[in-house]
Amino acid sequence: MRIERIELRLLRLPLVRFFETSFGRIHERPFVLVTVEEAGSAGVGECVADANPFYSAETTATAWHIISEFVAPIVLGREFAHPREIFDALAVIRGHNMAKAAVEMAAWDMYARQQGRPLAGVLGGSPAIIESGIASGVSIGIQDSLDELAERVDVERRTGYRRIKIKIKPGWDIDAVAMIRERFGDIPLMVDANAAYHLADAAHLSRLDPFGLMMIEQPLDYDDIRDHAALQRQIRTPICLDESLHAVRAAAEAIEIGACRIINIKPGRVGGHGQSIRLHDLAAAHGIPVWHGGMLESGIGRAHNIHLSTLANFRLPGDVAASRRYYAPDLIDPEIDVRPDGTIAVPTGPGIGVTIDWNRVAAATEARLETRMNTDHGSTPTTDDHGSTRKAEPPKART
Ligand code: OSB
Ligand code: MG
Repeated sequence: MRIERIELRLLRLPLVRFFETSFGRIHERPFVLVTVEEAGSAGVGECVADANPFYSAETTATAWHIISEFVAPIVLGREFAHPREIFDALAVIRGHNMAKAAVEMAAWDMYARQQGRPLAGVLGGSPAIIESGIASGVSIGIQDSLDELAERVDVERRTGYRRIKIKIKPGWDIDAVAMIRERFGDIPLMVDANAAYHLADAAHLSRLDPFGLMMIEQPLDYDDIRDHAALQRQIRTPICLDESLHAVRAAAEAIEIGACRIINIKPGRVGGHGQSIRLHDLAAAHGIPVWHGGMLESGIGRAHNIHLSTLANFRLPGDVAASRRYYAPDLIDPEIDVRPDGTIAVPTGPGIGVTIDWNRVAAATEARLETRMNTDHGSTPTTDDHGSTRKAEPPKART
């Protein structure tokens, strides 16, 4: 496999409904779409970095910069026997996992298409899960009132989702969980704090224990492992780490010191499918279940997530839900749907196996950049929408 051309697009889509976490409310989602090409075949990946550096340090603008200036020159024109080699080839670039992942995942899609196989099989998915579909859960943001939260939970329950997650923060936690238990009984329920608490809040967080939650996700700092281990010794609710596990090594440390009993895997956070597989296998070797996180992806990133979720140790429902919760219309047609039993079918076509509506992509595109393999030597020439050859220019920041 030899990537000859990389295209970046900055897209912006309005969300069907606002999404609020402990770090704020958003109404639209900008993201970078990456296409890689080799002699007639192509693959696509979606960069999950957001406009702001609140979930992680990366943003759409840093991803654009890192991919065009650093990732593209390393991967363009280089021979890879397999896409799992790409992450290691990018080791010279520190961090920027979301930027790396977008290109790496596009390469996996292209590789699977070249083999004429669905991505799930190429990733090493379990035949049983590929056959049955993946178990789907939902992430419900912070609402304006407990009544509105109850309404959201009710809608998602009736749709068939296998697990409900609610976002929590100080002031929107115990009462919200108590209300859900009161009105909906013993449903599979978990909470995600997105790093909104401190170890000093341990006694407060232990008040969640009586509610029998499946887990509490990322209660403490985004880069902390040690305090999570201390917290886990003080609460019964299993801790799941998201933000803190940016690398396989961080997960090994967390497992070793008891900082988590469950792991959330997001390929963008760890650098792509290859690193996700390594993290998945590490967790499996330690008897730690994993589940697939979500980053409000369009149908393109969502399709990647569905394929990755077929690996055998994805034993809990993920934040991989139907397109219509996020974007209407989605960038793919048909869109991703959840079945009444709360599962999502795994696409059976080659690669990610979904049909991209390029007219919708074009309509949502705010900036575009092409980078091609250099056939002689020197720096990589790039072209923008106007066809001129020049250095990569980041898209204008918007707030
Ligand atoms: O922490 O899992 C998270 C969305 C954006 C950033 C971080 C997170 C989330 C979600 C939404 O929880 C999951 C989804 O529905 O895609
Ligand atoms: Mg999370």
